[in-house]
Amino acid sequence: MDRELALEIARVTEAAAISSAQWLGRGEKNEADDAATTAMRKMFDSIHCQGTVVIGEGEKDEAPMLYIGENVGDGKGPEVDIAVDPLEGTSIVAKGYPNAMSIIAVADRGTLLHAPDMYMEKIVVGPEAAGLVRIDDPIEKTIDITAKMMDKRVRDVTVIIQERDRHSDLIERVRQKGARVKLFGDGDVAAAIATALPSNDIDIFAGTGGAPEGVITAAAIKALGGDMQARLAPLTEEETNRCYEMGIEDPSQALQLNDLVRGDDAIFAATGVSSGELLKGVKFLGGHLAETDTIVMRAKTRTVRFIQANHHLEHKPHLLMDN
Ligand code: VTB
Ligand code: MG
Ligand code: MG
Repeated sequence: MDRELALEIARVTEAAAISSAQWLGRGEKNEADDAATTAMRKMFDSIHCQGTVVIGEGEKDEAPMLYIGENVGDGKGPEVDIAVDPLEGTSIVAKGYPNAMSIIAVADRGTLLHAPDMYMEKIVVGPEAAGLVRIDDPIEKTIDITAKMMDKRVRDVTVIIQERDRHSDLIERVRQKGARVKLFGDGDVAAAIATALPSNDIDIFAGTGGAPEGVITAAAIKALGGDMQARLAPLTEEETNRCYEMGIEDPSQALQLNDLVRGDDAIFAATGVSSGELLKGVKFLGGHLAETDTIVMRAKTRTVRFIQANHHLEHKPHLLMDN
């Protein structure tokens, strides 16, 4: 994979973020999602790669673009798998809440898990505890290990968990253990990545969220030197069969980071749509200026870049929402 691809895909997430951020707070989550998807799809044509979408907006018959199996890129250059979430957090944007992002992960062809659209149990930690956590360990043990490796008291360990009824036991156990719980509403990719960044006090991500988001998260965690384990959580027989159809022989298998993203050459880019743990959201300043905040990382070299960009929207009229 060319390293230039990292900066190229950042341009794609920037375009998607600028388009969807114009829907912030308007109560229209589908419009926000469509705006991100359309802008992302358009920008992909100029990217030098032979990409195949393996995690996208749905099956061919249910998504008009960025569907699973769609070929993207200029048709030349490296053969890659592409995972997209044009707008991770559609309802966040609709309500004007924090933590929405436009995201792309790219990896060598055949190296991303083809995760069906269902739930996945996930545990994520930063570099200090890498190699030491297991999806099957009780959360109390994970907290002890993380506290030890980070040289923290248990009471200072912070576990970030999505605020859902399905997590009420987990939340209670973390509190009983004496650690801190930070709840978030939506957007588990940003929450999980926060564990592996030195710039905040979030130590462990635990809980069940989207499986596609899990694979995207894994690409970032690889680049940050953190660790992640997961398990698909099909809820019905139909979902179990869906796993088989997608080539997953044992859906109950504990998935290591290397099962989610094989090999070491993955690139991850995300641009903030609304401000959150990881990134600032798109700011629309006066004079047709929009400011974006993007993180780009590459697993191979573990370079992490934060790119702040000013966009003069009079020169990018295709990104502007009609009004
Ligand atoms: C998960 C999570 C996402 O939506 O898919 C969640 O991975 C859906 O969970 O980050 P519920 O079914 O409980 O709402 C997000 O939070 C946003 O897409
Ligand atoms: Mg989405
Ligand atoms: Mg999502």
